[in-house]
Amino acid sequence: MVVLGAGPAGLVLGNLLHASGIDCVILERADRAHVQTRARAGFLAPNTVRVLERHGLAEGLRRRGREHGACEFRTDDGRFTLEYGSLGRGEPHTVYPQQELVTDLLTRYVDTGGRIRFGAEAVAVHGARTGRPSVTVREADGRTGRWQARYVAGCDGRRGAARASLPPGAVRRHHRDHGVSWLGLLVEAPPSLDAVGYAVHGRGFAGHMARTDRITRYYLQCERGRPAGSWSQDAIWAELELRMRAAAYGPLHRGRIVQRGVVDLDSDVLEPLRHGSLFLAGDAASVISPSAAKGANLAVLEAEILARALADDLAHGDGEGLDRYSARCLPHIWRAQDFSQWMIRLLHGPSGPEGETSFHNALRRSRIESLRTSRSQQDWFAENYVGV
Ligand code: RFL
Repeated sequence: MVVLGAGPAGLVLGNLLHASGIDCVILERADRAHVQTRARAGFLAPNTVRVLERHGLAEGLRRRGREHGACEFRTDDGRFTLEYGSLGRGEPHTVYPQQELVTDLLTRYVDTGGRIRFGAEAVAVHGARTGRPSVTVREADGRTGRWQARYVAGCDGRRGAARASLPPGAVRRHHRDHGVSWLGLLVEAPPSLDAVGYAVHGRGFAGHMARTDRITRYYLQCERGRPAGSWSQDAIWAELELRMRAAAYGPLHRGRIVQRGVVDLDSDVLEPLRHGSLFLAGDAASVISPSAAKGANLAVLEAEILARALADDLAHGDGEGLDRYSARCLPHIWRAQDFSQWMIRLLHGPSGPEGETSFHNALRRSRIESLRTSRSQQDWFAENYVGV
C-alpha cells in the first residue's frame, strides 16, 4: 500500500494501516522539519477527537489541547457571544495546532516502525485502472524511482500527484470560487478575546482565532490579487483594529507577525473519490474554504473510513467497504461544504450592482440577528459549526 502525503489524512491512514499489520509506505515531498512546522488548522471537531482517541492517537491533544466553545460576532449593530459549546449537541472544539497534531501522528508512526520517505515527491500514479498501480517518485537528490502497490491513497492535497494523475472524465469536479480572499496572519501574541472573533464590517471581514496562549491567528479580507507582502505591519494592525472595532471593545494584543499568506477562498469536491485502485482523501478529495474550519477534520474522518475499508479488503478479502468509500464520505463532505458556504455568505459582502449588494447586506444583517435571538438558529449553528 502506498500513501501519498504526510498531512493529517496520510498520517492517520498510515497509522491505522500500520496498526492493522498492513504493509505500507508513506511518500512525502517535503522534509520532516517542514511537515512538522507547517501551521494551518487549529480547531478540531469533537468527532475528530473521538476518532483519534479510538486509535490511541490523542495523547498530545488531550494533554496540550484546550476546549473552546464560544464565538463572538461584531457588527455595526453591536456584538454578542454564542456559547456554541453548550448549544446544539453541547460539544466544544478542541484547539490544537495542526503542526502539533501532525508531529504527534508522525512520531507515533515512526516510533512503531512505520515506513516513510521524506523528500520523495510523487510525480504520477500509473495504472490505477488496471489494478496494478505504481507511483513514479522523484527523490530529493533528483533520482527517480517507482513504487508498486495493490492500492494507492492520494492524501497529497489539492496540488498533489493523485489529482493530477486522474485521466480526463474519470471523476467529476464540482468547483466554486467564492470570489473572496483572506490575508491569513499568525501572530506571536496571546489571543485578544476568549472567543473566536468574527467581525463583519463595511471594509470587509476580520477574524480572530486562538491557537495557543502565545499565538493567535488573524484574518483580513483583502482584494483578490494583492500580494501578502504589500501590507505594512502598521496597515495590518490599523485595519484589524478598525474592523474588530477595538476602540469600542478593547485593543488587540499586538505581536510579531510570524507568518502571512493570502488564501483565495474556493471549494471543490471530486466525485467519486475512487478511480480504480487510487483513492482520494483529505484536500485531495475535497477542498473546503477555511471559513468554517472543516478541512483537517474531514481529512481525519475520511482517513479512518478508508483505513477500515482497506484493512477489510487487504486482510479479509472483503472489498465492500472500498466500493462504498465514496458514498460514505460524500454526504459528510457536502454537509460541511454547505455550512462553509453559509458562513462565507454571512461574513462577506458581495461585490456587484448596488441593488444586489444592499439586498445581500440586509439579508446578512437579518441572519446575524436571527443568530443572536433565535435559540433554534443557535442550536443549528452550533451543531454544524462543530460537526463533521
Ligand atoms: P495537507 O495537510 O495539505 O498534506 C498533504 C501532504 O502531501 C504532501 N505532498 C506530496 N507528497 C508527495 N508527493 C507529492 N506530489 C505531494 N504533493 C503534496 C505535502 O507536502 C503535505 O505534507 O493535506 P491533508 O492531509 O489532506 O489535510 C488537509 C488539511 O491540512 C487542510 O484541510 C486544513 O489545514 C484546512 N484548514 C483548517 N481545517 C480545519 O479543520 N480547521 C481549521 O481551523 C483550519 N484552518 C485551514 C485553516 C487551511 C488554511 N490554509 C492554509 C488553506 C487555516 C488555513 C490558513
